Amino acid sequence: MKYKVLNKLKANMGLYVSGEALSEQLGVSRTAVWKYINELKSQGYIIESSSKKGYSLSEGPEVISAYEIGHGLETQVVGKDIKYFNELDSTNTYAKLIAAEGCADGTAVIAEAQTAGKGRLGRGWSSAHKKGIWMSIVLRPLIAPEEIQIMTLAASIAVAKAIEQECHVRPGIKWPNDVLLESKKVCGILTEMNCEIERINFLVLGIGINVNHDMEDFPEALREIAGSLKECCGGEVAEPKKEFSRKNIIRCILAELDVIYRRLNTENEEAYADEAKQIVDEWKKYSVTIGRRVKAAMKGQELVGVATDITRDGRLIIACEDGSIREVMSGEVSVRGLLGYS
Ligand code: BT5
Repeated sequence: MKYKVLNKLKANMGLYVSGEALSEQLGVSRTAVWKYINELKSQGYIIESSSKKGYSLSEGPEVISAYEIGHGLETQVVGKDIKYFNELDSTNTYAKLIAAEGCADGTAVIAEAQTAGKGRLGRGWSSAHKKGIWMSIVLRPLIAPEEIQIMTLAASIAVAKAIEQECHVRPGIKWPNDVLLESKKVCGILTEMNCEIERINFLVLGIGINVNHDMEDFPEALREIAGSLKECCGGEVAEPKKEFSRKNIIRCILAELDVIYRRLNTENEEAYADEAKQIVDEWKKYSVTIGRRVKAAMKGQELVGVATDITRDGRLIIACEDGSIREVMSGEVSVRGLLGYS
């Protein structure tokens, strides 16, 4: 009912709608209307109240909520259930918890801020309040645990496409899943898995995107490598930079992932192989790793060479300086010229 009140106000944006009209049209008491209005205000909607004229919704800062994201979202699996929080320690930690308790396939967990956001390999992730997208998606794919990398590549493609759609720029993807703009990292993806030997119980795709950060919103130590969509493509320095809609970007990612996930989630091996190939081919179009000089850490050994390709299950192929050809499944790969490797 609260959202029915909201929709009436949205349909009359900037105009007053009387409490009496709302109460009559929605069949609830005026006290109930007043209660819903207060709840909406506490969610961040800017609503003017006048004892004579009623209530008026103004264009204010974008409000993100499970309702705003999920309303009209036509996905079949991904984002059908959205858990939204003002603050969490880490959306991945929470998503793993509810996944273990049996939450629905495709459940998305979104927080406005993270107090202990996680990167890969025990590193941290800076997650300023309401500046970015801090989201984790629980998936229960039919693929084998060793094929998990394909889901990570799929997630980075979904993010890249969403950025293209919302910001009209083409980002690059650094293997396996950093999304870059102007050589700055605007998105990182942390994939965590709970599995048995032959099957995945669940997978959590953690997606962090810096959207409306000004440089001061990043800790000083990150300012050389991190960028936000606003900083990288919000316009000229002299002008107030454009902010981007986190809601639109989230919806776009959920929609993209939904399509890819449903196609991948098949027991038909040929169909799976075909879909995986399409993901790899699409990923390569965004790659800023292939053809570049790279340095990779693998089992305590450093590999230096040129990244030549990725395999059909997403491993990076490196032609090493010592003449060997190696495949890297996970870990850290630095690309010369990017993020501090010169
Ligand atoms: C990643 O790790 O890039 C994966 C980041 C995943 C974050 C999401 S947010 C939602 C979900 N919930 C979580 O708790 N995590 C996921 P990695 O490749 O290890 O990069 C981490 C490194 O990137 C750090 O050591 C910093 O150097 C740098 N970094 C930290 N915060 C950053 C930010 N906001 N933007 C760009 N770089 C950052």
